[in-house]
Amino acid sequence: MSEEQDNGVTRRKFLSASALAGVAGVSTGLVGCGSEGQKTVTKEVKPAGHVGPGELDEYYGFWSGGHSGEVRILGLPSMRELMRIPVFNVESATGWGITNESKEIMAPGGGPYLNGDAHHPHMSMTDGRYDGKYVFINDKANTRVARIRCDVMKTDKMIAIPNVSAIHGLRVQKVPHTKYVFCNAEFRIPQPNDGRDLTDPTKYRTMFNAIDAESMEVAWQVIVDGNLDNTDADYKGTYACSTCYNSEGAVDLAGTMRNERDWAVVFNIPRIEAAIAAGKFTTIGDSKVPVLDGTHGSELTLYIPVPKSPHGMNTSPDGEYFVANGKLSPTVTVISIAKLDEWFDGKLKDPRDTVVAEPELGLGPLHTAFDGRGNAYTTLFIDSQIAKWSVADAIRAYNGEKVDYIKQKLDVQYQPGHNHTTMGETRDADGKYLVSLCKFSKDRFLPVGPLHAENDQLIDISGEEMKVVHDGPTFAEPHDCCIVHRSKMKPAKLWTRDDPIFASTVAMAKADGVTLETDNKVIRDGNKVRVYMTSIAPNFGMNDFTVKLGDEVTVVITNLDQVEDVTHGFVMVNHGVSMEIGPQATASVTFKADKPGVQWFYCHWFCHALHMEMRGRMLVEA
Ligand code: CUK
Ligand code: CUA
Repeated sequence: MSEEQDNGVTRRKFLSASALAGVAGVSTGLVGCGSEGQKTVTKEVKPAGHVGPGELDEYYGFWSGGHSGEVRILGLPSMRELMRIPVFNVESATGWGITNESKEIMAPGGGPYLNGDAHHPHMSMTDGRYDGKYVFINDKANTRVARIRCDVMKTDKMIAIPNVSAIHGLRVQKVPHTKYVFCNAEFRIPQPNDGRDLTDPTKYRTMFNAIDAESMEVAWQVIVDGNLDNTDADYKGTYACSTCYNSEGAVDLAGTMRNERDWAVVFNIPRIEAAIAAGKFTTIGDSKVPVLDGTHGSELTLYIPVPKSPHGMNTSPDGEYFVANGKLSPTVTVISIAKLDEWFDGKLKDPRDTVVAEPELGLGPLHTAFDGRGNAYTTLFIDSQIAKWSVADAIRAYNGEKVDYIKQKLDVQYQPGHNHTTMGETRDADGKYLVSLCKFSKDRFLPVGPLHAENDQLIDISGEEMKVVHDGPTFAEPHDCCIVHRSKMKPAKLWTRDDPIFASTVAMAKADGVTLETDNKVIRDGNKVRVYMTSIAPNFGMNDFTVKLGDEVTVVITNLDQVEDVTHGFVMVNHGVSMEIGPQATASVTFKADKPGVQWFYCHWFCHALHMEMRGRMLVEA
């Protein structure tokens, strides 16, 4: 087909789509091209995953930004990037890590650290369904967990987890609601880590952690044998289950691969809560967090041997199974949650009696997703494939029946880590799309130097066969994502003046006798100067202000615009200062006036035809 013909066809499709829209309305005149146009209309099939200009996506995807430290919001199925939310990073457009409000959020626990390594973004739930309230994410690099508020899509809490090293796997309690955020500390360290037992790894330990989702305080910690990798929770509020790839307790690579089986460890949440209520815990060092013993023999945990160095942990949306992904074994292990009840009731002898299937899928199974129709989709890292398999058939095969549980294997490009289905970690798993987060893009995109993008692929799983419908390059490094139907979300259009994110700045103004919404004032307090100003496009409330060389200057700006999408910025040239001030928000930044003379400030968010003119001077007296 020539390019001209090709363009013609594309154009006709576009026209016929308009005509189709017209049929439902009054505009029958649109079908001006007669019977041929009509014919095309009836034939028109929108390719899966296509979202036209101006059309809105059906899903929000919350993407981990890996070692970029951020979270990104993608629209699905278009895979368009809609927003970036700075979390464990410093971000110049919004001033995250620069403003006083963001530093206050980032500071607890010895931060702000300027780097991060975000892996697992997961949304809060009520009764096993997304509630649109929060997204939680871990920072492996600095042992932190952050919370994003989904009304304003900003990080509002960040905590460092005591007593442990490197928070990795993270999921939320699904039922009855997200009271806890569960997270695994991956690396084993001496307890307490004060210089003792440096060279005796047999004394190292790590812990499973529960964070109170509302207060963002650590509720309790459970010491385990081995280490902890990924985790997930059930649909009853009874169990969480984590994988361990280092049952050996090794500190070298060969050591971690020695055992043919490591394990999945199950945590009994009601028993843990009862043990705390009964005072059966200790504390470590300065930390007040209750620490419980969940090592072998504890009533709080169950260790289920699974092959070999397992990685992903995924709960099926029917609430029946935990699936541990074998990584160095070609298998995944299906654990029956009903049988866990039997175990904890003392009715089973062998922890392996809780295993109901162990299908062999291919090389390097890392993570599994579900479609809500009884199928599971497992990434095969080494084979660069997704294996689609039937959970029920895998159970039959485990019981000796001759059934082929593998439905399809699909090539992906290349080396997939996590995969995720639309709504697939909730009761509402709808089986429309699967995203495969591929670690290597190799030849899929124009070369951009030695560092390659990763490749996030969208796969249509609505029919019998999986089909790749979109390739999307992403920057380092989406480990994981969650995909939320837009009906669950209610993002705000403007800030409200009583938002807790800037409450302490409002309190500071009040103490200074300043009304943020009306006043433009400079308050001097020794060598500290607080400059309060308003902004309304295209003006700052102050043309200039005067300080003395060496003053510590805090600029507080309140954006009075009430128009959606009119965000202002504040940059003090040559001072490393920049921040976003959303409509109806207050933001502040503190810096040293360490240069004499005329110092210009300006608005760096394009807000108005006279945006370039939205500027002013700080006059610094020598
Ligand atoms: S981990 Cu990266 S591929 Cu951090 Cu969930 Cu599996
Ligand atoms: Cu205000 Cu640009």
